[in-house]
This record gives sequence, structure tokens and C-alpha cells, in this order.
Amino acid sequence: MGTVEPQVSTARDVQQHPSMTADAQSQVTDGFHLVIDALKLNGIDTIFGLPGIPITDLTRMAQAAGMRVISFRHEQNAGYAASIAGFLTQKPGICLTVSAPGFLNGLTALANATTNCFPMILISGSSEREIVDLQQGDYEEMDQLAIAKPLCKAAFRVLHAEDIGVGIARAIRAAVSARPGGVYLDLPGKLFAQTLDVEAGRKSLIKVVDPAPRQIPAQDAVQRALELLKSAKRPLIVLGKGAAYAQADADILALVERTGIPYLPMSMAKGLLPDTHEQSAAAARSYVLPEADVVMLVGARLNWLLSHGKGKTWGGKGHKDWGGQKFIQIDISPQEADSNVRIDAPLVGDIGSCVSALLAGIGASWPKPPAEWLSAVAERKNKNIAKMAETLASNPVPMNFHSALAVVRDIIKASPDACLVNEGANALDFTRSIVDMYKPRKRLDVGTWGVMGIGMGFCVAAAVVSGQQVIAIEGDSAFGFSGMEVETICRYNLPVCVVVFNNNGIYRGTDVNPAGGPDVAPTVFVKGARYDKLMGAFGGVGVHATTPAELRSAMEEAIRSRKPTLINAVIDETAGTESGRITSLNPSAKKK
Ligand code: ADP
Ligand code: TZD
Ligand code: MG
Repeated sequence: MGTVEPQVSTARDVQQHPSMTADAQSQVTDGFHLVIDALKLNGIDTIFGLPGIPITDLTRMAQAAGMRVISFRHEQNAGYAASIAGFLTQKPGICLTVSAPGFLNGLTALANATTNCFPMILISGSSEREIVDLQQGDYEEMDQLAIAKPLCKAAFRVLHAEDIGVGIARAIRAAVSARPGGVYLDLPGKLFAQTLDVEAGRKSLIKVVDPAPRQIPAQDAVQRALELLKSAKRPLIVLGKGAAYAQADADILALVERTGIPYLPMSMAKGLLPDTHEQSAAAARSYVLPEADVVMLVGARLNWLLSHGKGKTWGGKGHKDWGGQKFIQIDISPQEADSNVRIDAPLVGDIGSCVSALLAGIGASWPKPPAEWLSAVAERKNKNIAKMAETLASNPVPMNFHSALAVVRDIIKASPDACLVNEGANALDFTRSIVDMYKPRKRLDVGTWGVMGIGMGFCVAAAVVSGQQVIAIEGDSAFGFSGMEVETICRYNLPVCVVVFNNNGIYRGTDVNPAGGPDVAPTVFVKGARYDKLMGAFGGVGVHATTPAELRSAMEEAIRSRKPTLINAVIDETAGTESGRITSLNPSAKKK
């Protein structure tokens, strides 16, 4: 984070004030410039947004001041981009929108960021306060602050230019400290033209010191966790996306390897250790969850994605019964423990500090878990991997999820630095289980909500932030939520290869209208759609692939050329299952 000198407004970009002489103007700054200076002072160099009243000039001036301003076609995608930039960098991702409708479009992404613990700041311009508060019908009138509040971690409004520094500092701290999340910052249109003496403006800005302070765990809590771990006969470690976010990669690897405990990566923690690591129990998930006696959660919540820590998945008799496991939970949020089942050893602190405290206690002579446990896990795992290898080797016509993903799996193995963005139902679940990841924070997906629509926003941000190749594996439905952003990908010439797994619809393309009318079933799209043709409109490369060989050569060429590419991969429309792997979450009708 370098320091920056505040920008002095020039006659060109400051709102002309009739009573001011040219000399006086050169000594004032304004709301526009103070916002930009405050962001830059805090090392924020990128804005994801969409221009319009009252923030159009803010986007121009930010670009003039050397910031990267990535302009989207819909604010929700800009918001998802900002949120994943936050996840990747530990700095709040900035999404900038106009008032009411633009703000609301960004709000879904802000709420999703909060749910996923991604640091993000949604900055929205807003209409004139006096008119909004009297509900007198201003252009894009809405009480945005009130609406944002329940959906994010914190929400602030700045009314005076001299408070911009404080407003941005508070937003940054709220987004990244403790459990990260989404923050809303409301900037009424009038604020931007307010002027301030340059020197007073400079002094009003705050460079946030230690925005995400370490939180050191209590020594007795560390001891309690170690004792429980040591007593285990069948221990298991679960790594979640909090562990990926924490960027404590080397210590987490050391913790897993020095204890010798099998581990399960949650979806976005894949690659924290290479998925090919011999201690990975991912291929034996349905065996290790019910069998484990002590489970250490590292930045993973016992929410629906872990069946709430109970029920049949965990060996419980009924769907809400405890399976008998004891839990250690490492989390920065002290309120997380006991959310679903009893946590016997909560370890509250940041993951870096917690894991290094555990490592200090573990030393060099920690006993490995009992051999029976390790060999039982290995046996299950190897059996499942062999079974999967057989399925992947078959080459059915038409191509199915497995034969297509066998290609993607090879491509990622050959390009382990590539980011993999993934959404859909079957397109998501099969990719997660088939495509191995080799490096931390390379798999970016639908997260805690299982939200469709993150695709192109995540692709843009991952490419902008990392400079690496991005590969998106998208269900055809999932892709549709953000598909127009392929123009954005082409406009910025980003190295993004989008693969649409086209099975003619949501889950499958085979449903028929039960009433027999002319409308197709609600889950079915235009059959044989050519998503690849979208790319040609914007100068990107479009490829239609019907075989694994065609898919492979198109992906290899995309990576070689780094050109924006969209591959329409035709998938057997009968191959998917309802909701992918979470079929059981669908309520079933009592009346048939
Ligand atoms: P997953 O979906 O991968 O299981 P979750 O999003 O459910 O992961 O859980 C992530 C958890 O990580 C959250 O409870 C959050 O409080 C925690 N967390 C995030 N960042 C940190 C950090 N730096 N240190 C400790 N815990 C963290
Ligand atoms: N809307 C939003 C915002 N999020 C959602 N998760 C859904 C709707 C419901 N939904 C899913 O959970 S997956 C999915 C929808 C609409 C699309 C599945 O179809 P797909 O994938 O083509 O993307 P597959 O490969 O055909 O299963
Ligand atoms: Mg589909």
C-alpha cells in the first residue's frame, strides 16, 4: 500500500463554482476526489461498477487517477466480481452503482458476500436526502441505507465531504476485520460536488492501520483442542473456505501433514492442499463423516453443506440425530460454535494464529492416527477412485458430464495456476468431484447459498486480480444469469475460457409439459442452442464441441491464445439428475 497525494481538482473535472477564481479552484478538492484518494490511500486500486447518475464522473475520475475501473453490463455481476476479488485478496472488493435500481441490482451480491464471509463494499450513489426522506418522488428515490442494513455486516452514509475519509475507513474495517462480510456505503449525489480546502481534505483522510487485526486464541482453548485431538481414534479435519481465505497455506499443510489426519476439503477449500494429496479423504466422504470420532473444523461452518453436523450423513439414526462425533471448531466468530451441534473445543481466533498455536503444541512427535483408521479410509478412497476412473474412461455418444469433465480434469492438471469458476447443478456437482485442484483459492463457485449468477462476474474479477487464465464450467441455465458479461470479457480482452455444459435446460432437457400445451416444460430451454455464437458478436472465439476431443482441442487453444473463448459443449440431455446431488432437498408433494 503506497501513500498517494490527494488529487487537486482541475478546472476540467471539478464542478465550476461561479464565485471562485481560477486560483482558488486550484486549492480545493471535492467529494469525487476525496472518495478516490481515500480508496487509493488504502491500497484499493480497482472498482467494479456500472456508471450513471450520480456516479458517472466518479468512474471517469477514478480511471483518470490510475485506478482500474471495470465497467459491467449489470450491477449484480459487478457485485459478484467485487466480492470474489475480496476473497482472493483480503482487501474489500469495491462495487460502485447508481441509485435505487442499480443499488438493488448490486444488493444481491452484497448479501451473498456477507453470507459467504467475503469482504466487499457496495458504494451506491443516492438521491437527494431531503426529497427521499419526505418521499417527494426524486429521480431513483429510495431509502437505500435502511434497505441495505439487514442484508450486510454494516452500513454507513456520508453527508459531508470532510467525513469521506472516516466513512471509507469504517467501511474497510467493517468489511475485513473479524468475520469478513459485505458493507454498504451510501454516498448522496450532493456529496460529490462539495468542496474542501486541499489541505483540510488531505488531513481528513485515514489510512487504516491494521484493518484485520490478528485474533490470538486463548492458550487454554488451544490446550483443550489438542487434548481432544490426541484422544481421537478416528480423527478427521475439515477445511472450509475460511481456511482458504486466511492465506495460512503453509501452516495448514504442516498441520495436516504433521498430525497425519485425513482431511476433507469443502468446495472452495479444494486445492488448499493438492487434491491428489494422500491424506485427502474427499473420495471417501460418505465413509469418513459417519465413522470419524473427532472432527476438527477449520474455517467451515456446520451448515447445510455439512448436513448440520448430524443426521444420517454423520451416522445418526434419524435425520436430526447426533452421530456421536466430538467437534473442534476453529473460527474467528465466537458465535459460530454450537450453531447446530455441541462444539466440545471451540478455538476462536484467526486461522493463521490458531493453526500456528496448534502447531506449536503439536511439536515434532505427534502420534499418527491409528493405522486401522488410515487404512480403512485409504481402502474406501482407492476403491471409489478406481470406480470413477472407469466411468471417466468411457466415451459415450452423446458426450456426458463425465466424459467432458475427464477433459477438464486433464486441462487443470496441466494448468494448475488457472482459476476454475463453476456453477450449475449437475455441472457444479460433477465438476467439484471430478476436477482436482492443485493450488489454494483456485476454485471459485456458488458458495454457501448455491447461488446461480456468479459465473461471469467471478471470471472477470479472477482474471483482473490474478492475471491468470480463467476457466469457467457453467451449466447452460447458470450461464444465462450473467451471460451478457461475455461482452465485458471481450471488451477487456480477458483470458477467460467459458465452457457451457449444454444439456438443454435446468438439470436435464427432457421434461415435457404435463398439460400437453404448446409451452415447453419450465426446466427446458431451446434445444440445441448455440451459446458459442454469442462470442462472435463481440470479437471473441466461439467453438461448438460435441466430443471430448473437440472440447480438449478448443480448451487447449483458448489457453494457448489467452483469447476470450466460449465453448458450447453439447451434453447428453438425459444425463443429469434433479438438482444434481441435492435432490433430497426438494419438497415432495403429498398429493400426486
Ligand atoms: P465452507 O462453505 O467452505 O464450509 P463456510 O463459509 O461455511 O465455509 O465457513 C467459513 C468460516 O470461516 C466462517 O464461519 C468464518 O467466520 C470463518 N473465517 C473466515 N475467515 C476467517 C479467518 N481469517 N480466520 C478464522 N475464521 C475465518
Ligand atoms: N436462482 C438462483 C439465483 N439460484 C439458484 N440456485 C436457483 C435459481 C435454482 N437453481 C439451482 O439451484 S441450479 C439451477 C437453478 C436454476 C440451474 C441448473 O441448471 P444448469 O445445470 O443448466 O445450470 P445442469 O448441469 O443442467 O444441472
Ligand atoms: Mg443444464
